[in-house]
Amino acid sequence: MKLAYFHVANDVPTDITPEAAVVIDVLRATTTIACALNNGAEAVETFSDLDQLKKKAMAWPKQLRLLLGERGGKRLDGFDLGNSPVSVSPQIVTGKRLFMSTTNGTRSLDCVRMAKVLYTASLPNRKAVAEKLLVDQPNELWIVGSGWEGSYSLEDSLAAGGLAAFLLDKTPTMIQVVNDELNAALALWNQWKNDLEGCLRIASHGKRLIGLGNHDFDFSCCSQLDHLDIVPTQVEPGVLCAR
Ligand code: 3SL
Repeated sequence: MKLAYFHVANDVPTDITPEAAVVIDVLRATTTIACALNNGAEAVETFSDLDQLKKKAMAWPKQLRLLLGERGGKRLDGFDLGNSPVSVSPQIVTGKRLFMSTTNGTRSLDCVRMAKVLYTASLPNRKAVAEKLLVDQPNELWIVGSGWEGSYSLEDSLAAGGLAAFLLDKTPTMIQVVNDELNAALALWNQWKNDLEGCLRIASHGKRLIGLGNHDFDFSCCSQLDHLDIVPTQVEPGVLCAR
């Protein structure tokens, strides 16, 4: 399996469609997606465009939908939820479809939505996604981070390194790291793997969240490793379901 890591959506080649892709937004979109599906959401449908989101959501039965919207770390006016994994509890999301748009994570999802296989990963479901990839055995896998408005983010690289480290550990002879971005992510993982929350807190987006108020529960949820046995899987463009 050839593994490449792209820091942000803008780095992803536009002239080829990947066989398999994994999108990561540790703080916090793909952590929220994993938690929502783990807590019984029917699906998470993602949008980079808010008008499209509203149009699609309004066509869905009112009692079975929730609108989740974030820009700049804050909940959007008129939306039911912001982008916190802590807010998607079973009482709130069970049986519901979440119509979701975030600053960066849903843009990254958009840029690889034509991939034959598309999963989302975060630290809590790293092992579940890695084990699914070991079963699938794609020849080529693109790991795509979300960053912040086109710039690198530490926490997405950390998780990309963690995912690659798990695959390398299980099947060292079958994994080929094909770009320097992923080698750097592996080094970052080795540096911080025993203090994941510490890494999230020194990251620029971690500091941004701290500046917006107390996010202690978010940090603790987003940095818990390998405790969700869930693989958010794209079942039609933009629609993620639990697998
Ligand atoms: O950028 C994103 O997609 C969000 O995950 C950012 S935030 O953590 O909700 O602020």
